[in-house]
Amino acid sequence: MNTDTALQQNLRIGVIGTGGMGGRHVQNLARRTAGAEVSAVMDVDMTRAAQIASQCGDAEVYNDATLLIADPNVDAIVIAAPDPTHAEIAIACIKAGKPTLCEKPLATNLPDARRVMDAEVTSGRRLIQLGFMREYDPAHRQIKDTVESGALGRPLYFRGTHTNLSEGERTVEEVIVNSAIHDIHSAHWLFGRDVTNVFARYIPVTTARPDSCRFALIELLFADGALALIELNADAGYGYEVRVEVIGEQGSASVNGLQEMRLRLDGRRAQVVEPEWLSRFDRAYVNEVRAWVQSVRSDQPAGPSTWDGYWSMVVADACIASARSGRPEAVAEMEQPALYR
Ligand code: ISE
Repeated sequence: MNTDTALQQNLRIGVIGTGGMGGRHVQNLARRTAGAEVSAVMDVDMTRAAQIASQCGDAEVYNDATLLIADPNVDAIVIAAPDPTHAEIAIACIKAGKPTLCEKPLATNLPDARRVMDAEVTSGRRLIQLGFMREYDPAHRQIKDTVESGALGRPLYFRGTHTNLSEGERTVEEVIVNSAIHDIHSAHWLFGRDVTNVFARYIPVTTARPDSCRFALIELLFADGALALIELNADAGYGYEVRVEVIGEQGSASVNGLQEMRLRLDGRRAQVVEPEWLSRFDRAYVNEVRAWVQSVRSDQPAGPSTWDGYWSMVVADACIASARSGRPEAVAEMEQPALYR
């Protein structure tokens, strides 16, 4: 968006996918973000899309992502459609030259993630921001600032605990690519180093479905010898929690995962556990779209990039190989294109 236009008018955004996440982005953009409006929505379920559109004025309703991307009243795009569609839609957005906030994961397999990155590098512009929303969570931000300040000394160990209330039966590939990808990204974001080896083990939901995943334990070995351990409980049964701890040479910093206070009353100790990510990360999702709108309006790409999406997918791919082989696996070396340096 050029500066003159940016100053005068709202950024007109098209949202692809109007399920739980897409619906939340529509609300956050339309009601909680200055300088933005939702001008179009797309969903294969037109009834749902129309219902979401009715919450934000007279947004155009499509059932085809190509039409939304081509709409001249759409300056920028949010992709919140099902994971397997992300890569193709992201490439179409890049080809149309429209800045895009793409929900994680960038793709559901490594070749597709590579194709998105290659398309963006060829375009010569950073157009995609990845929806790794934890970067916008105030508690995570504090940990990042603390690590960067050097107060903890050299980071030695990252511990991530991630629970889902109940996401239904998923394969180990789905759990790694759709859920653990957040923790893999967090470890990289906080430690800022490459991972050379991974070891992923998991417990299936039932022995009859050995490729299904109930619980995963993932170890990462960083290039400088630092370690990470990610515990992913895919069906915790009690709620949604994300806990992160960084142990450094001088001290440690952690996020306890909950937003609510802990109450001690009448001989009991209690604390509410959020049921899912939309409530736990409410503030992060608002901060994320605000920062994205600001970066598009000022033409200064920021936040998690396609490189971050690709990097996480390379590590996730090694984790999948390890989960299948039952052995530690090496992570392929990656070269960061100049566009992302
Ligand atoms: C979901 O898509 C998310 O992004 C959540 O943060 C994660 O916990 C969940 O497992 C995913 O399905």
